[in-house]
Amino acid sequence: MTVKVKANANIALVKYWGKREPKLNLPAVGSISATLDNLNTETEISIATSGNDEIIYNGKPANEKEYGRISNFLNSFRKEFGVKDFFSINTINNFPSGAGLASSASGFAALAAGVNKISNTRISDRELSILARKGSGSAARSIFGGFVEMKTGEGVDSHTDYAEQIAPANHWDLSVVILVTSGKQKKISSTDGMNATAYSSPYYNSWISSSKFDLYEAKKAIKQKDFEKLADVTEFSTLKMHGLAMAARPGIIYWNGTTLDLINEVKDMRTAGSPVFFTIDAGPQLKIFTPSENVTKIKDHFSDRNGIETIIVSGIGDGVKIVE
Ligand code: 2P0
Repeated sequence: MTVKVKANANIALVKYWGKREPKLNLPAVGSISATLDNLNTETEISIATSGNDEIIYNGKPANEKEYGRISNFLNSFRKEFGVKDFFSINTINNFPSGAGLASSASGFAALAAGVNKISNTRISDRELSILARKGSGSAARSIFGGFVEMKTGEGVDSHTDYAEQIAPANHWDLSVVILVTSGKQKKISSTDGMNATAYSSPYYNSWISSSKFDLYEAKKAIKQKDFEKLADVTEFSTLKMHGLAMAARPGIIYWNGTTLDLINEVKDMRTAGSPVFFTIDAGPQLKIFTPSENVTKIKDHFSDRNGIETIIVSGIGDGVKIVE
């Protein structure tokens, strides 16, 4: 039997950065995201007969790092649920991996749903988000569609940190225009970047204490479909996260020159009345949210521009699905 799963990536509006407990991958702050309908991972899983996990990642045998991360996740799944099988996995992203486009989010969400299905462990969506979180913090959010909140608890309890839907995909007709300024793999992974930040950035405690209000404001803005408010809190959370990382020692800078030019341009566009706001994750890509009716205009505005390699457009999408 082969199980085929499809999971969408997500983009955070209120950012996750920092771990309260690295082993269980418990986030230090809650986060809020939108699941995307055009950036996804498709994963096929069957039971391996070789006595080892077999992993094909984007068409090639997984390298040591990819294999290690995925097999660690599978080991923890087997241990927790008493599963004995090894798996044969073929996983492919329809967008650049490891470039700040949330490939680990869709990847581990697909894997969690896939192993749950093939092993018949029948866990709830909440438990599935807890399982996906152990692979990658942002993956917990990709279990659900639409607008999603990642909740955090306190202390070292795996069951307090899970994602929940705030509103379904059809609640608000927004789209994202992703300006890819470099499809190359980032030099500092999110995990390494957040650990270095927690260890050395003097702003880390303020980041944690100020995040609760961002979550409150963003949730309210989403429920009320208040674009200006969501623009304000998203750009605030983005720049706060990057400022925090830049203040690590040595400083972590995920941007390039084009990223900065585009930040300024999007701010100017909004001041001039265009409904746009930006967000940036652990990479140099600028992601512009806008009402869907405006998306072609925004895409055309940035096309044929020096410094932009590709433009990807996406609407808001659904949660993880077993395809067959
Ligand atoms: C987010 N990012 O909220 C933030 C904003 C990147 C910037 O979640 O270490 O790959 O696997 O839990 O989920 C990327 O971090 O990190 C991320 P791990 P993950 O989307």
